[in-house]
Amino acid sequence: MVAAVRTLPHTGHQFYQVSSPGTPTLPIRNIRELPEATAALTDIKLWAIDRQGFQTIMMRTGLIKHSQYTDFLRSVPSFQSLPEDILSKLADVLEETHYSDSDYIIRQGASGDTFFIISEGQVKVSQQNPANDEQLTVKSLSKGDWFGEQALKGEDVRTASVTAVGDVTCLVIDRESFKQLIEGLDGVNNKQYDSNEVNAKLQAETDFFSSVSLSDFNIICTLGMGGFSRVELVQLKNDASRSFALKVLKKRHILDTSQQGHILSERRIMMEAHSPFIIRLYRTFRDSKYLYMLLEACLGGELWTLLRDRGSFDDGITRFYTGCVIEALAFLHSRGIIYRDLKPENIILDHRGYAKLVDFGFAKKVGLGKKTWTFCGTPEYVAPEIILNKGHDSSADCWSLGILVFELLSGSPPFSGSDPMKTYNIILRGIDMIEFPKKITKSAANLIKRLCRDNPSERLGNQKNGVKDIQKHKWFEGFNWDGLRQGTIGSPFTPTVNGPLDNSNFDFFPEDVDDPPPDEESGWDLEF
Ligand code: 6J7
Repeated sequence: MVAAVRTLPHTGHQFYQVSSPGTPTLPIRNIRELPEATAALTDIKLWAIDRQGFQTIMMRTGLIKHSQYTDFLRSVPSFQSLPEDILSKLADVLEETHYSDSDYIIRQGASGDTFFIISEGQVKVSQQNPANDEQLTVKSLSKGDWFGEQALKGEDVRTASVTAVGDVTCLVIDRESFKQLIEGLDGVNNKQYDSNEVNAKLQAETDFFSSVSLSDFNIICTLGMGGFSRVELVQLKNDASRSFALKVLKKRHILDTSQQGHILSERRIMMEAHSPFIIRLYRTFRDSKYLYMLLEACLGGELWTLLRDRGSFDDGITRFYTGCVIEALAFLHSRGIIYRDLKPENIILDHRGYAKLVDFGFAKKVGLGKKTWTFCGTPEYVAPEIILNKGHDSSADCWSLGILVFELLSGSPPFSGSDPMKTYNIILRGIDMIEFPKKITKSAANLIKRLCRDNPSERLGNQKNGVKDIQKHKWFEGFNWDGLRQGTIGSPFTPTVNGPLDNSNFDFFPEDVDDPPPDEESGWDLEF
């Protein structure tokens, strides 16, 4: 049954309003525009509104919205001085848009044609650190604040990113209306941002760390112990909210094991490595017995501990942690640095559960396209060309990445013998000799095999598109790389971290009761 058909004069199209028997007229947005020849497919009941009724409803709805918008604009300090007729025109032209949590409203670098006024909710403005890919939050804005004028004033390029924090509603004004109605307004016209806000933040950080000394920290507990180092959780005496990890190395031990070169290289590389997927080194100290590295504290624990407790991870979880590692490797490789010690023990989780690379003792800046020959790494993770002393480059990290994916998915690395020599022999037989456990899916196995090719030049990640090829592999299909980089996607496990001194995600280490090491003042460590 067709109850009402109205033909629109300019299109010839007809409006139907559909309703089931016994229900009142549906709201106006449920009206569907249907082609002229539409016929009922089943018995239906339509409620009709005549032209005048329809227009009255539309007009009233429009008027109500218009007056809501003008009231709101009048309440925004920057627009208060605008005459009524301009406010009214603005209310006519703006469009309401809605965003959900973490949605990008504006992306830095994109071109832009719109100006935004927040009518509900909160947004975060962030800018890219020019030294790396890190996004630094510059400020938060809320109801009544506006943004997006920069791209409309000069070049049409967005100078910052703006993302929604929770649900957000914005009133959006196009370039033409902005020019006619808003641009000249005092406060908008001359709005200036400290163009060096990001650099200023970094400078403030550098200034802060160059002013602190070891005596400014209290030692809280030990987070880890290595061959010739101990990592202590320390807290700033005058700011209890700030904790750090202090890596303490015995100088004499470094000299006795000829590790000076590795330690100096670790310091140089880490001081420059400003990536959200690499633990930060803020500054170093030295005295007659020890070297000290003041590091970012990541209190979520080691990925190794999580793997030990869970046995293995499923595809989704492995994808997330591998994604973090790939971002770290992309950062390093693009700067000619190879990491050379990938394994779950060297991946640490921050309070959000995001993974970061730690321990750069084997990392080396070789330069783009260059090779190095030093034998180093952890037996289960070393690439065949390192064992065969053929010279290696960043593709050795791609091999180790394949081993890591295998270990995270299955709980153990593919090549493992009872001693390092046996392990090396198994590695040299190649990945095709390994039987993959059933829990490793076909597509994951394909990724692992393509990363673990015997010939380094055939490895995924070592071809002209570099690490991008790994990111494009079908095992990563649908993975939100942007969300990972921006830190907006959820991590698989959010660790419980109750404040800056919570070490509960780390194993217990007894206090250091050894005698202090002898002094070592030959001077090789002057740059520390
Ligand atoms: Br709000 C805000 N604060 C800043 C800032 O400190 N620097 C920059 N460059 N932009 C900031 N913004 C707003 C401003 O309205 O973020 C918008 C991004 O798009 C920018 O305008 P846009 O460049 O068009």
